[in-house]
Amino acid sequence: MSAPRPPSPQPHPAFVHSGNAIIAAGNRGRFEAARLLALNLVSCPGAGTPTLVIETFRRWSDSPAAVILNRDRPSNDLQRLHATGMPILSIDPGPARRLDAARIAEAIDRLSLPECGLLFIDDLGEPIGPTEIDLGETIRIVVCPAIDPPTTLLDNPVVWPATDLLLVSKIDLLPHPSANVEALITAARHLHPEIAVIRLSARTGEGMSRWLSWLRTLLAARQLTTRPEY
Ligand SMILES: Nc1nc2c(ncn2[C@@H]2O[C@H](COP(=O)(O)OP(=O)(O)OP(=O)(O)O)[C@@H](O)[C@H]2O)c(=O)[nH]1
Ligand SMILES: [Mg+2]
Repeated sequence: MSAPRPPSPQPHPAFVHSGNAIIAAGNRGRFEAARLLALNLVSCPGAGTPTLVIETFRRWSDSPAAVILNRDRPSNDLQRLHATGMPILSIDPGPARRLDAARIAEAIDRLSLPECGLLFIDDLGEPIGPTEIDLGETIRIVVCPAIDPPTTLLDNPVVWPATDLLLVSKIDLLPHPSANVEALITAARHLHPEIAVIRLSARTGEGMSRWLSWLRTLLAARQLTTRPEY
């Protein structure tokens, strides 16, 4: 796996439309000022995102973390996340059932941001979370289960160019007859040759150290290159 690229300072051109872009830019500025990494975890049902967040936090002793999540999450996922002690805000995705930059802006007004830490944004959707809406995140991550990844992801020209990392979860379930991991990775790389790819299992821990070191490298770069606003 190649070293993580620094987060791109500008949103993908596909995002530059409407008032959302202006609000997203404001969110991005606030994340930079707090020198945190805002991770937009675009995921589908079955990706195991709550477990991934919990297991990441458990191993993440260096700095604080917080979670924003889509209220569409089942309540048991919410309870498990609350049990970690991380500050958590569950927000209403509205009638369109998708998070947007304005909802994230409201959330960060209410949540104390983890200075120099991680902000997980769990953006669950079906068949996959919204991939074309800029939230102002630092890093856009598609979390996809190794078994039965959504077919809409294959050859998706909107998703992959704007995604920094493809995180293939639950790899302990491999090999499996309905797994199509290599086809997914090939499709992602075809449309975004420099995309980072990490395979992991939050259950067995395989791949978790690679994921954590990827995050730490990006967070260290952020500390060096951004300054808080006064
Ligand atoms: N085999 C395996 N199971 C996992 C893994 N991560 C989560 N799970 C299982 O999935 C169950 C539900 O956890 P969640 O984190 O909510 O995952 P999910 O419901 O599959 O996926 P979401 O729709 O993202 O919530 C857990 O109790 C685990 O049994 C993993 O890495 N491997
Ligand atoms: Mg779940």
